[in-house]
Amino acid sequence: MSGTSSHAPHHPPYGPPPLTAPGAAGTPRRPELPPYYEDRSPGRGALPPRAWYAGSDAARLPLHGSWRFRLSVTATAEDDSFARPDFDDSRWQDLWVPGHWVLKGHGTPAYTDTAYPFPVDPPRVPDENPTGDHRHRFDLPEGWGEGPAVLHFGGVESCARVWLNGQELGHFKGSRLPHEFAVGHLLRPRGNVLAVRVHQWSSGSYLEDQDQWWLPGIFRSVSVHRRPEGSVTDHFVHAGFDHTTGLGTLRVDCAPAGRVTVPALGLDLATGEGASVPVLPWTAETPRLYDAELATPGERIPLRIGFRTVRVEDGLLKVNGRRILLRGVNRHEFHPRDGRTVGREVMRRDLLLMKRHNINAVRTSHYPPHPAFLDLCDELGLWVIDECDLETHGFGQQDWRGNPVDDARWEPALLDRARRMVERDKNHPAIVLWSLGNECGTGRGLSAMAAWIRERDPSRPLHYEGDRSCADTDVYSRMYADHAEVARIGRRAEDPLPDPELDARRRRLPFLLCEYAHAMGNGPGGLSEYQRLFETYERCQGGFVWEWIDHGLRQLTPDGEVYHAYGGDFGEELHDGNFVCDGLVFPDRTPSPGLAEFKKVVEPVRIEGDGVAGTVRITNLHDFADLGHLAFRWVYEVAGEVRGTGSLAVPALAPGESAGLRLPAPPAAPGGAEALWTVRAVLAEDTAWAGAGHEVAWGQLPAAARPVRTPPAATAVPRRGEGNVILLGPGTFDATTGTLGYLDGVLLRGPRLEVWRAPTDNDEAAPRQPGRSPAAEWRRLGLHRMRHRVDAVETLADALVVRTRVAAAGAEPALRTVYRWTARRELLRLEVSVEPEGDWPAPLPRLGVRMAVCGSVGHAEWFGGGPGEGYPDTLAAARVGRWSMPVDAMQTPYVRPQENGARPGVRWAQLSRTDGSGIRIEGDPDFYLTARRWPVEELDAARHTTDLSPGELVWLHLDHAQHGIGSQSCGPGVLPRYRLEVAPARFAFTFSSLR
Ligand code: IPT
Repeated sequence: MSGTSSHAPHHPPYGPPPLTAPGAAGTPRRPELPPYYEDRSPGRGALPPRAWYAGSDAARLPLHGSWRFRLSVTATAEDDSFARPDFDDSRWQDLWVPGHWVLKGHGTPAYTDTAYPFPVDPPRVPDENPTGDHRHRFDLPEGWGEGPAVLHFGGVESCARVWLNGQELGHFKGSRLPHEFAVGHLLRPRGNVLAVRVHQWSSGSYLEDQDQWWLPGIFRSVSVHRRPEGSVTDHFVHAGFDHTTGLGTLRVDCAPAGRVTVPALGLDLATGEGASVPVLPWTAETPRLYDAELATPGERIPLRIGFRTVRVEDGLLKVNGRRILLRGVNRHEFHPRDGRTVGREVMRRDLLLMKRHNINAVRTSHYPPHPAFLDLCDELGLWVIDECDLETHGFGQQDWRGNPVDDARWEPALLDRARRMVERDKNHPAIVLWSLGNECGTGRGLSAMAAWIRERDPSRPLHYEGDRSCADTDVYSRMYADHAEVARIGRRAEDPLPDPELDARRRRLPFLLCEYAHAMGNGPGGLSEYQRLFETYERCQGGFVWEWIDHGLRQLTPDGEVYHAYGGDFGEELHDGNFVCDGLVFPDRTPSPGLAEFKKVVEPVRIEGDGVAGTVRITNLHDFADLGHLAFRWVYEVAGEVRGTGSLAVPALAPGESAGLRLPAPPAAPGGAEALWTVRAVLAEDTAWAGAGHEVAWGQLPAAARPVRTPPAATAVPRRGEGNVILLGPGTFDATTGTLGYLDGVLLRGPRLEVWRAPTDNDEAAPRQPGRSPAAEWRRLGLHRMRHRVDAVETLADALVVRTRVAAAGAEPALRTVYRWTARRELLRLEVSVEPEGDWPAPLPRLGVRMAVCGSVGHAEWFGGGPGEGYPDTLAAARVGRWSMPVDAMQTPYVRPQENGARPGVRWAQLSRTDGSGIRIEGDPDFYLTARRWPVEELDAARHTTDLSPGELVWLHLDHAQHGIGSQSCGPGVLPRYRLEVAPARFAFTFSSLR
């Protein structure tokens, strides 16, 4: 099957396992012989790995269901007599398999990012080693027959020892990799007893230090597969595509030999025999699969063949002769209740959501996923980097001393992992790169893995990020490089490596960001600027946002309210807090604003132009597909009201092509209002991942110059009212403080300057970048406790002027803030001017006013950016329009509460009661609108969503500016142009009441 012996069986047929030890007493510790869970070996007794396939005419028996279970606090608390078939497990508990016992009420999950949650003393593990003993009794189905069979484990964390009917089969490590045992000679028609001992900690744990929850258990399926005489031992589908001739090449290697038929291509071949025929190639955009069948004397298995060729040539990563652009995400397997036990429906939902958000690539961070996920990637079309189950990040904390990947004694374990991944997954067209693992430093073990993979599958380039020299890889990959560095790399002008030869080699390699745009909490910011780099420099072939989903575990408060737990919520002595919640979708898989932003930024069609001149330019940014699958529609709006719609004839542009088109004549005159074209590209027909009409891309073009805002001329005169108040037009002010108290009878808590926002995870920038946290600096400056001193309340002929100085205790710098109020009939206008005083060493979080209105004013409507939130560097997806929703729906439920919900570019907003009464606010210039039922201080203090409860007021922030978001929770900070530097500012709002 490898290049040298393509027809030889990869391993001997399914005979009895090499182990014959019967279930015996527990292994006493002998210093010279470590117990199996602490030796460095990958295990003993398992069969060599082979290709996974979902379908076969050979019977399979899934063993999921309710098993018997006993948890011990150490590995040796109980002997192994439980493996005997007649053992009495009536006092044990029931446990659903597959699953993680810590999510089923036995023990607790724990989260660490890079730190090992036990002393670093490889390969030893602590005495406290939760150990789950499992027993399952099963019968074979009618007609199963006799003969060879294998027992298949899809994934067990982290080490398992297995017995069937009292016979020990062996033990294994490698949590997210399959392991099989020959069991045909042990099976009986009825009353089989499978016994599995699972240890949470093993030597394997040192190789599985991924940033995620530690979740022990048999978390993927367990099944028994019949392996009739002459059934497929292993098979390897080699299906390439020659883009110069349009021919697909096919050869299926198989042991034992058999035949392959591909009806749609009229092929009927012997295994090992090659053929070359015209085909439609497989790409992520056009995932053409050919149904085929592989038949050996003992088995028939359906194949789905995708023809494509992956190459690194001319310094680029090419598929079928073309450079591809990766619009990717890192995907962990995660479900808020079930952890890494993820069902096929959830996998499909993830992929549909990805495809619908223009995502075309997945890095399976940081281990091979359930194989069904890869089947779905083949089917729906995604480029996949399949990553080995390997990370030794914790050694980084000790300068990589003792790192297993640079220690020959660990090599068998590393090679075993590489083999189990490649052998299981080698037949997926979706997989275009193999990845050696994540964050392991460097070492000869990685080189050995690379050498083995190259030999076994020369058709796919290799990826690994952790070795800057790229000595073992075919692509230059980095994580979290900032924009400037990516641009240098794009020009092939990066800082040189010390070794000139390696440097020259690396400089010729294509570049990708295997992680960027850390999607923790609000953000990530700066996506558009990355995308521009990917489109400017052909070497920069895109990247993978970190990451797809927040790993928040679903919990209930004592009152039954749902929230999502993160590190520390289970009393872990060592943890990394909410660093585990950094996805584009929330734990329950609802999209976060970051996903909407990503969809817009990576859209495969660009729609731009000059709406005033009536022209639009459409550019096809697909790598393979022409625009024939899309329909284009336009909408013409005046002041946010639809005045005309229609479709636009766009030629079926080839990838990379662009065309200028004329828009129709505007259906209505702007008449002094804002007029806007919106052009949308939608699916013309149903696809496997979305229905006809699904929006893929859009652009908005102003149809006329924005009308200039003229402030209402001040006509009202301020006067004293009864009590300590000043009346001005519809406003009633406190005469001492100058604060607005009523607007036409609507009770308010007057607008006043606000610079604080509840720091986002990116503002906090912890834990990876101590000393670079803007939030820490803001707190040091006291921006969360600013005091307002009123220096003067002046009534002028046509204005009320309130002069204040805003500053924090213990600090010298201040913001001199003047509020100038004027009125004309029912309109009340506020002009705010801000003059900084003293030295301001940091940008401001926000600059605007905050006010409160009665909580009955619970519905918002606005004309401006929406429907979701947007900040200066995250507003590509904000579309100008008229939006309407309850204040409650304006909140973004980040797992750890933080600043959220601002709507950018707001021209005007109305907040109303159910009867339509309320207030209206017009901005001059546009503003950011935020409305919520708790004040910023409560948002700041909350740790979980359920810490927030609605008060009696709706708090409004009308912001002139916001500091950008960036992605500093694990990446670059806010780009200079999005920093909110302290500088003199002026802005205005006009308030009126709604009746
Ligand atoms: C990088 C890890 O590869 C990833 O697993 C995750 O931990 C991410 O960071 C942060 O969420 S590692 C890194 C930036 C040193």
